[in-house]
This record gives sequence, C-alpha cells and structure tokens, in this order.
Amino acid sequence: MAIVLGLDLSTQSATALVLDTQVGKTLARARAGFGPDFPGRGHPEGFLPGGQGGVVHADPLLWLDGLELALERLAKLTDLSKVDAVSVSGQQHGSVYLAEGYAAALADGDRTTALSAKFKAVLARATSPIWMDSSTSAECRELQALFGARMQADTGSPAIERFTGPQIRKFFKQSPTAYSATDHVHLVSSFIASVLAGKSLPIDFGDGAGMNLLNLKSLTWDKDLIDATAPELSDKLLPAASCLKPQAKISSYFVEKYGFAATCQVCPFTGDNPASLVGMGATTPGQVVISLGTSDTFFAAMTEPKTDPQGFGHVFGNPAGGFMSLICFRNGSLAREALRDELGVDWSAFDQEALSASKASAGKNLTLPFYGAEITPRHDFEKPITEFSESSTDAIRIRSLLEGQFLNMRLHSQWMGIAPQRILLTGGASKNNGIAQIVADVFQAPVERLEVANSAALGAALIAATAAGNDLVKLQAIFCKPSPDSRIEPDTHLASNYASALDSFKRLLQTQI
Ligand code: ADP
Ligand code: XUL
Repeated sequence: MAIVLGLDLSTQSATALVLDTQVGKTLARARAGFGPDFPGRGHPEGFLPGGQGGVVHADPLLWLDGLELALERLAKLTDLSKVDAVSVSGQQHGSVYLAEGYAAALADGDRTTALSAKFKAVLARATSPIWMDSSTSAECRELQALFGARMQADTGSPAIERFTGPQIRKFFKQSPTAYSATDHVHLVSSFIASVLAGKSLPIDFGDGAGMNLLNLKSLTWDKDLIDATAPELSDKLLPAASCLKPQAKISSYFVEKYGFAATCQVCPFTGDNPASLVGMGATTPGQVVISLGTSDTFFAAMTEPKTDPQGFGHVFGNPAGGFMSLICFRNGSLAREALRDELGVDWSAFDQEALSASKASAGKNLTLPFYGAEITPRHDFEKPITEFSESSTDAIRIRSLLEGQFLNMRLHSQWMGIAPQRILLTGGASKNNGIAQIVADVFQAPVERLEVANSAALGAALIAATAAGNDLVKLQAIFCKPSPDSRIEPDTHLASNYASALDSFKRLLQTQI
C-alpha cells in the first residue's frame, strides 16, 4: 500500500493531505475553511456564534460541504484513483445525531445530489454541540453524583461539560422525542468515516475516551454509564474499535464523484489530538506535544492511564496502543486573535523580533489570558485580568498574554510529572517564531516543529497507511522529521523569571476562582 489520504475535519477547516509512503513524499494538500469558503453560512470561526448559557453548536452539513470542497480542490492536484487507503481526524467530543433512514443516505451513490442535501432530511438534531460547548453543568453534576470517583478512575476524566455523554444526556432531557428518533450517535470522526464508507462505522478508542462513556480498563462502552446517561443509548452506539483496522471500501459516491478507486480502504477514524500524537511522531512516552490550533492542547503518550488529581486533564486512547494524557485550553488562538484585533496589529507584532523589545519585562507583567469561559481551569472568565498599566506598549501586552497562556499550561500540566527535554509544536499558530520563543522560555526547553504543518491530517494519513499494513514506526521516521531550521532554544537567563512568575500566576489565579 503506497498512497494514502489523511483528512482533518477540525474546528475551522477541512484539510486533505496525500502521501506517497513508498518514496516518503507529500503529493498534494488542499483545504477548505468553514468561515472563509462559506461566507453565507454564519460560521465565521467554524461554529455558530451567539449561543446562550454556554451553548456552542455547528452545522454538520457544513462539515460535509467542507469535506467535498477540500476533495474537489485535491482532485485537481492529484489523481485520487491512486489512493489506497483513507483515514480522518476530527475535532473531538462533537456529536452528530442521525435518524432512521440515514443508512439509505449513506449508501446513496448518486453523485448529482450533494452529501449535505442527502443528510439534511436524516438529522435527528439539526446542529451539533462541539468541544467549546460548556452548557451541561447540570448533567455533569447528575452523573458525578451517581458515579463519584469511579467516573474519572474508569473513563480517564470526571464528567466534563464538552464530553459527549453529558451532551447526549442534555439532548435526551430537553428533546426526548428527537432523542428517541435518533438511530445512531456519532462523533465528528466516526460520522465522516461512515460517510466515506457508505455505512455506519464504529467510534475508535482514542476519540471514544472523550465521551465519559468508555471504560479504559476494558476498552468497551461502560454499561452502567451508558444506561445512566440516556435510555437505550447502547442501541445508538456501535461497539468501540481500534482505528488501525480497515473497516470498509470507499462508497461509490466518492468513486463516481472524485475518481477514487473502488478498492480504496476506509479505516475508523480518530480525534484530532490522538491523530496529532501519531503525526508528531510522539506515540511512544517521553515526548511532549503542544498544539496551538483553535484550542491549545498539551499532550503526551503514556503507558498506564494516570489521571489529573485536579480533574482538568484527560486520558484518551493512543492510536498506537496505550494511552495519552491531554489538557485543553479553550482560550488559545481565538484569545491571541482577540488581542491582535484589540491592538489593531497583525501577526508580525507577535514575531520574535517584535517581542524582543519587551524581553527585559519577561515574567514581570501578569495576565490571566481568558477572554471567555475556560476549560483549564474551569471558570466563567469574562475578560483577561491584567496586573500592569493600561499604557504599556503593544509588545509588553502581547508578551504578557502569551506568557499567561503558557504559564497556565505549565501550571496545569504538572500532574503529568514530565520535565520535557524538548517540545514538539504544531497547529496554526506554531509557525509564529515569537510565540514559539515564549513557549521555549516559559518551559525552559527547546521547541521543534515538523516539516508537515498539519499534524492531525498527517497523523490520519499515517493511520491509514498503518491500517493498510505498513509499519508505523518506520513511517514516523520518514514523515515526522523536525524541520531543520525550526528549532528554537530557550533563553536560560529567563529560567528564574519564569519560575517566580509561575508562583505569582498561581496566586493571582487563586484570587479569581
Ligand atoms: P483548527 O485545527 O483548530 O481548525 P488550526 O490549527 O488550523 O486550527 O489553527 C488556526 C489558528 O491559527 C487561527 O485561529 C489563527 O489564529 C492561528 N494562526 C494562523 N497563522 C498564525 C500566525 N502567523 N501567528 C499566530 N497565529 C496564527
Ligand atoms: C480536546 C478538545 C479540543 C478539540 C478541538 O479535549 O476539546 O482540542 O479536540 O481541537
């Protein structure tokens, strides 16, 4: 199996990446942005703005249109009939509710009607809650009251607002009729997998661990949790599976419309963070990845499922076997964009050179970097809290926000007990050298970036290749190489500044939550 396709259905875009694994080359890549490419659909940043009470939903039909646009663009760049296998990474936790009749929509090979038109009639819920949704505190309390410490011990996380189990429970409580009309609940990853296969495919262990429903000891759905979450939920979920086993051939819709070969294999898909772990070449313990996408995440492979005593961090499945620890920050790129827009500057103001002007103040001007509700720590912040003069220069304000983001990350990753020897950086903001320098300085570890920028799409492609019979370790040695000029060394003179800033940051945070 030589040629593989990795798709990444993330918060803001659909990305497609084709690799030739025999010659170790990227053949083509294409992207469709849910905001910029579909300006009339009301998703400027990939989700519906203005949700009340913590509700953040997106239109699953837009994900299908984004997938089709990315494939249309890709088909102009490379011959898709050569693709042997495909896999997908999807934003985690988001759920899709499909009604009876959806199996016919999946199997419909007619290329003249778009996928979104076929699925419109079979959605039991018109919009999908996504990972940014924090509206299920009541359901989390109910589940916690029933299961207590067992919830975290067995699923890797306490009941968490954005996780799919509490989201399903809320849907059942608020719309019992629509819930009961739901034939299958899918995650973003398994939904897109099923669409590509033309039949319902299972949820994989990696992504399934983000639902508060998967028992990590048995890697099966936990019957008591399922039954307590919503009635008849066990009928609405296929058994969880490994993403490394091919499940089906691609459906005739994609053969007819985009020129795939009918023999192209489809694998179950995984979440964007587990896929990134693969794409960064970090599936063996001892390496740390920081992903700066819409969310900022910090993750690492681990052999045993170690849980966060504070309850903010998670355990997900590692596609290569074992587990991964992860912490997620909602105020990632969108918070950096908010400050950029507030100051009326562009990303060059976040560059290494621009920020060097404020180096003397490193660690001295604290910001709690939250423009809205945060996941880690869980709190309804409204705006950043700063401890310095309003008249400070742009460089000081930018440095302070970035330092706040990475001090918060350093503080909340301590439970993992990892002193990183180097940090692998990925996600849209990772190409910014100023941001990368602050990461290196705050963590006092060198930062490296890979040659392929989208590690989730790369991970999906490598999962497809592995499922099709290739050796993952060999593939990672070829494709997951740090880009030669990407390494940034920490400024060791700043070690003590950031050690004391960490204590001050912790104290300031404690005054607010
Ligand atoms: P996701 O996978 O969550 O959809 P990406 O990993 O594609 O997101 O990252 C998108 C984010 O990258 C944007 O919200 C944007 O703020 C950020 N970004 C893009 N270019 C830069 C840059 N040069 N400097 C800082 N941030 C950037
Ligand atoms: C992880 C999380 C986000 C999403 C979107 O728990 O909520 O990182 O996967 O990228």
